[in-house]
Amino acid sequence: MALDEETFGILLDTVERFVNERLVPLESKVEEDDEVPAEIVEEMRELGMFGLTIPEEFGGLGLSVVEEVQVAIKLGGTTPAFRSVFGTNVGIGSQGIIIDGTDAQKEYYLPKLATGELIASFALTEPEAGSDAGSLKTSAKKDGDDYIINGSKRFITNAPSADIFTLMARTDPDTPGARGISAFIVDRNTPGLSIGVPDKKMGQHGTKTADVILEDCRVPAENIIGGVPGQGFKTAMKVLDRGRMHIGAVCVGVAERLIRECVQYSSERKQFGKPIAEFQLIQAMLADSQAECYAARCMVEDAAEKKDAGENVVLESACVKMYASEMVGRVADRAVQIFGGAGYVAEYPIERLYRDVRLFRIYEGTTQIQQIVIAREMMKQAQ
Ligand code: COS
Repeated sequence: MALDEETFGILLDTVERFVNERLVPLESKVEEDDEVPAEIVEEMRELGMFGLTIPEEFGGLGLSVVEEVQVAIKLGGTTPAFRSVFGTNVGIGSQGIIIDGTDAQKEYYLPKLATGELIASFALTEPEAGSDAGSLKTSAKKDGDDYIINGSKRFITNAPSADIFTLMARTDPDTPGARGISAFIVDRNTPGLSIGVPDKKMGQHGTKTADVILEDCRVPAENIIGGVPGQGFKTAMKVLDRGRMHIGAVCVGVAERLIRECVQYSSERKQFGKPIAEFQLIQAMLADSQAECYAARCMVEDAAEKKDAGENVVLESACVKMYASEMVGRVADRAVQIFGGAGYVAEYPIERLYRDVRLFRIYEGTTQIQQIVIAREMMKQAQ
């Protein structure tokens, strides 16, 4: 544990109150405006949410993975767009620097990311390189002490608000696949860098994703994370190992929220003269959702403990991401069924959450990629 038990308990209570009292009442507004209100972003800054996982020596809270997933579960109690505001600073945008950055990179960037003064975004995916991340085409050509970057990145979360990108580009054109890739820290204000129009998405309104276009962007060689070219793919994979656990935890949080909504609604909604919760076919759906959600919670907590103990958790984090994201999809589907017509209209949160959770099975590695990662690790471990 990074924090003592009492301090961590206070943090969890604070997050829970913030979610229930400040964020849940604003869910419909965020959905309609496709924007998280600026005053909420400011409150998140004051609460220290941008620095949850950044080490204390750089101004963050330095949460362990066990603690991080507990906070992520609480954050899952509301629309995922709120978490995304700082999600990239806590996770995929900052972790590359934390895990593999040089001392100078850590000292310069992490304190600003911890306070939310800078927003970091993670730029791996491209129009033609999604699941096959190792095939990315964005090129970084050496020119004196700099690299000239050309290419485009797609579906980049928080691109419109980002100040820096941890961006993967190919520094070695002669080495195809993962080995020729380096991770750069690219400043938003680099001449030649532009952001596309935000994507119109099925769900998770309020979270902005967009293309990042790089045209002859001059980036100093010292901005390569860790200072050594050719390590960027591995950095990205390590970042995703932790990120996938975090997403699994958010899925558990959203599932717990959906289950609470289902229990309440089915206890109040009457048909055939009694609350529908008294019908066994409804109870079966509630029970399946509860059992699966509990299983996912246990997986998340176990994998987090292993990660904190320094174990290799490539297999576990892929299992968590796959199971928890599929689980919350089933829970959301049952929730629509339990709510019936009320689950299909925007007046209740179910319809929105049903669309929101669909993304969990896709980003930070699709279910099919998790299956590949799990099976490969099984083979390795059997050798
Ligand atoms: N941690 C550290 N190193 C890792 C790693 C991990 N989790 N996973 C792979 N590596 C290393 C490998 O050990 C290998 O190193 P060597 O070249 O020294 O042997 C190198 O990285 C390449 O790995 P691999 O051969 O497995 O690469 P592949 O091209 O076969 O791709 C998958 C592997 C498919 C798993 C990868 O491309 C992937 O995760 N894709 C999904 C990307 C993703 O999640 N996108 C979502 C967008 S980000 S929101």
